[in-house]
Amino acid sequence: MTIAGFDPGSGAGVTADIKTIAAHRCYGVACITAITVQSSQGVRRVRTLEPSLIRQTLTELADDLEIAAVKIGMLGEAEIVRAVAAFLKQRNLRKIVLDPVLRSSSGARLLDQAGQKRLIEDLLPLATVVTPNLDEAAVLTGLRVTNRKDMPGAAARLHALGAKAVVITGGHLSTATDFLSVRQQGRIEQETFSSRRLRSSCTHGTGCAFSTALACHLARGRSLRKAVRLAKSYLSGAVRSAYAVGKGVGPVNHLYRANWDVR
Ligand code: PXL
Repeated sequence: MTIAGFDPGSGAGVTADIKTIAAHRCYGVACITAITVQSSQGVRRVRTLEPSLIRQTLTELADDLEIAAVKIGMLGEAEIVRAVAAFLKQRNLRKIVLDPVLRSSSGARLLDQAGQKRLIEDLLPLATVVTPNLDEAAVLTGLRVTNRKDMPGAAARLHALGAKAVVITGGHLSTATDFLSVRQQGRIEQETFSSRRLRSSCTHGTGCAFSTALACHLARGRSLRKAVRLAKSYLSGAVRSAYAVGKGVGPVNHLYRANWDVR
């Protein structure tokens, strides 16, 4: 299940997530939290949906089918964060990937200030893993997080805020580096996943695709370490094989592994 916003260009948000889920041969369902007006050239407008609509959608889906994993993306505002947290708790859901979406790459606010506080207090402790990029890690921790060296400290602070496991994504660092940090019985285990940086103008939706791929691998029963490794590898392929769509920052190629015979 993806709980996220709608990007009409389908590079990010629920429609991108459904493509990612399909690419992992899982079945995807979606709860839309907000409508955005945007293209590859930027986010123009954001309208969150009524929290009751979100509550009802989540209940309808959970009453009907078994949810193997949940990816949470853009939430928009505090009341929606509250509704999602209440749902996860009430249904006792496991395998929750929290992508703490705060702003679009073009700078548009995708979660308000009060929502940010709610996310830290209500959602962070419920998540199996939280996947901030460097900017999001900096905002959530109040620390400077700009390179590989800053990652362990930021992860430790996120653990102190209640996160069980953290992946700080640094795909645009000179060496693309994702940093996994897991807290288990008071001990913290950390691991760095590095690869050559890919030069590409098609990077819209990388965060969404990574967190959703991670959720798919957890749904399939993989360990968190293995899921991070596989999700990173999926992302590399999706960026490498992306083709230009639109005049601005293009989307990754979510379905690059599909080899359909189109007639
Ligand atoms: O990539 C962050 C993001 C997440 N979700 C939605 C978005 C964006 C960025 O534009 O529109 C719906």
